[in-house]
Amino acid sequence: MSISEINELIGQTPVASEHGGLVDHMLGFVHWFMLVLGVGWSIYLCIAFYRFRQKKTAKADYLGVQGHATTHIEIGVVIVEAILLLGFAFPLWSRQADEYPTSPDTIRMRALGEKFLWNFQYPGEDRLISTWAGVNVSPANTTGKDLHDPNGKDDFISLNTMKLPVGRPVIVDVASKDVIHNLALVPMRAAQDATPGVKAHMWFKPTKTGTWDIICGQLCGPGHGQMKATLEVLEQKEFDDWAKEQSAAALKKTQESEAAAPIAAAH
Ligand SMILES: [Cu+2]
Repeated sequence: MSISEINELIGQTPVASEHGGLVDHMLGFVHWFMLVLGVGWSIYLCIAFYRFRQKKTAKADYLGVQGHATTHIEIGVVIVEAILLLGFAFPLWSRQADEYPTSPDTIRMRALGEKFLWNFQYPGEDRLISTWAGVNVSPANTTGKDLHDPNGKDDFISLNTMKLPVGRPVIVDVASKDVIHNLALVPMRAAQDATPGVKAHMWFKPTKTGTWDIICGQLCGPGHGQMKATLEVLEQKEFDDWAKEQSAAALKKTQESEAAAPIAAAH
């Protein structure tokens, strides 16, 4: 039995991203450690119940604990926790935070949270995504993209469905229109808060095709429980075909509205 098998045993969603194996390895240690602590504390509790049960001839002990066993156990726990944090968590986090993918096949997209759904904006065929600002948001421009940004002409939006190709790195800009949400992609072992006014990013590389639920990882209001989206990891060709189609449709729509704009302005 490997270290991380305990994760599946307790019902954790199987991993589907490249770096996720390292996260699971660390979680495996944490779960074993918690198991040992849980059993240890339970035994201690039983001993305490027995030793300090109510007796007719109860007598106070003015000296208390004499041995050093508890001190040694406490120090042991601190050491194990330090190893988990310094040896596993920090290096993993710094690797993920410092080494963003730069390969040309990287997908750069945006997840814009709002009460209570996710707008997934894709860069389209030019692979460049438009900038956005909360002040641009209007009924006609629900994602607040900068309409003068030429990179945004072929950007397309997928509501509540995040499609990605397998085997290609993806950088997601995570933003919010209103309150704090959190894009939690459990099988990718990736999550990022969507905080109003903050430009946050995360990246991962899916290694398996499949469909999973996306949950909002922050209590964001009365509709939080319904703020469920879908993550679909597709074969590369399937994704490319879909993206190409969506991008062409978005570009056509932009061109049409640009052609119509001068007429609208004349009225
Ligand atoms: Cu939310």
